[in-house]
Amino acid sequence: MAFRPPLTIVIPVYNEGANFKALWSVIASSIRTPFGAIVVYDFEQDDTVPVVAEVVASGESRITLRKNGYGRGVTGAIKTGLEAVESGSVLVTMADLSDDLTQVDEMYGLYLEGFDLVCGSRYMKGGRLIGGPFFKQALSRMSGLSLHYLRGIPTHDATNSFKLYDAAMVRTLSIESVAGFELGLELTVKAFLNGYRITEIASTWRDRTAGSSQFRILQWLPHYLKWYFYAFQPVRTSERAARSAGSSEPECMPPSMPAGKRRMDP
Ligand SMILES: Nc1nc2c(ncn2[C@@H]2O[C@H](COP(=O)(O)OP(=O)(O)O)[C@@H](O)[C@H]2O)c(=O)[nH]1
Ligand SMILES: [Mg+2]
Repeated sequence: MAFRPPLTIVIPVYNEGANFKALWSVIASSIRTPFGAIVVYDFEQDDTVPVVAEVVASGESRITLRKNGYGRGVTGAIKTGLEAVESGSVLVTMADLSDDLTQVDEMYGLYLEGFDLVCGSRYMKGGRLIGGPFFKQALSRMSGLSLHYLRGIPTHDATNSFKLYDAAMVRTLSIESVAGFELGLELTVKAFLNGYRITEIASTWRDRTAGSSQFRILQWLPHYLKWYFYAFQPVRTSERAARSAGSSEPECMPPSMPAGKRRMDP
């Protein structure tokens, strides 16, 4: 089934049964933009699955449950969700209530203004990061700030997963990530190198209060480093020029999208 609402929310889950109802009530009360959501789980026994089924049975028609098409792991789960979205915009958010969902309508507004990637940003003015292991925080902050100041990527927080993408752009950037949350960094770096329009919005990230983190810093670090160094390649100026000339419009616009969703010169 193809997903065609103006906004599709992709939520990877790993035993988030204790969080899902609270997450859904925040999503439903914070987001005014018409949306659908794809919840991606890895295995049938995941304790999120019955809770999602209960919410759907209570009359919530905007949720689709999907099994990770790439076995287990959060990268495959996010990829499964992204690949199901054919047009419009797609937001990736976490199920453990770590992201600031009150920002989503504004993120969607920036997308309508012509941005292909809108990044939730903990390290710009007004952004915050609350909790989480010190080493993970420090690495993520250092990489985000250095990619911004040394490389000119238009966000201070490239590693954050909380991002809104143009679905057509995601379809052009073939995903190579295999582990952890490197995928958000990969797409940001590739969007930048290919001349897509990127912006950011201050957001607050909070560590979870229920369930447990699956983050594996040492195991995933080499994957993050790969994309970090990849970012220092030259920008593909021909791609950028072609896009600025308007030769690569999104294939399909959501019904509510005004004609203003056009790429603009960076
Ligand atoms: N499908 C799937 N989702 C996962 C996996 N690991 C984490 N997640 C989800 O990804 C989100 C963030 O995970 P979390 O472990 O809290 O990472 P942290 O916030 O960086 O500590 C949550 O929604 C998790 O349920 C996984 O192996 N498979
Ligand atoms: Mg978390």
